[in-house]
Amino acid sequence: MPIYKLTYFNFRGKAELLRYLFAYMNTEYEDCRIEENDWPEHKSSYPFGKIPVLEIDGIVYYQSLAIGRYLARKAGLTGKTELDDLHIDAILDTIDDFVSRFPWYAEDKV
Ligand SMILES: N[C@@H](CCC(=O)N[C@@H](CS)C(=O)NCC(=O)O)C(=O)O
Repeated sequence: MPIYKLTYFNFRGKAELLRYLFAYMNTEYEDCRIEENDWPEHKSSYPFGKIPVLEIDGIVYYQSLAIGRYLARKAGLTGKTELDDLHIDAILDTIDDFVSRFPWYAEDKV
């Protein structure tokens, strides 16, 4: 069994999909959460200065949707055909477009 370590901020955001997938798979992982105040000292350690990242056996993988698709394939959550997968990817990307524009903080403008 690979050793998984998911690193993100201490809120749901772009990592929550991955946390749901680990829960669905009933797979253990380290849920590493960086407090926002501590982020500046960590940022340069991550690819393109962004998180979430998933370490699998110590190798760092990035981009939440790429990681999500990888975990979904491992969980058997794929379509029956390539066209099914095209629909699934389109829905997922649309949700991500929406989430990316979501006002995450009370002071953010819509
Ligand atoms: N497309 C990337 C976006 C990653 C991203 O923008 N992460 C934000 C948090 S949601 C981040 O690392 N922000 C900190 C920063 O830019 O310094 C993904 O889905 O993983």
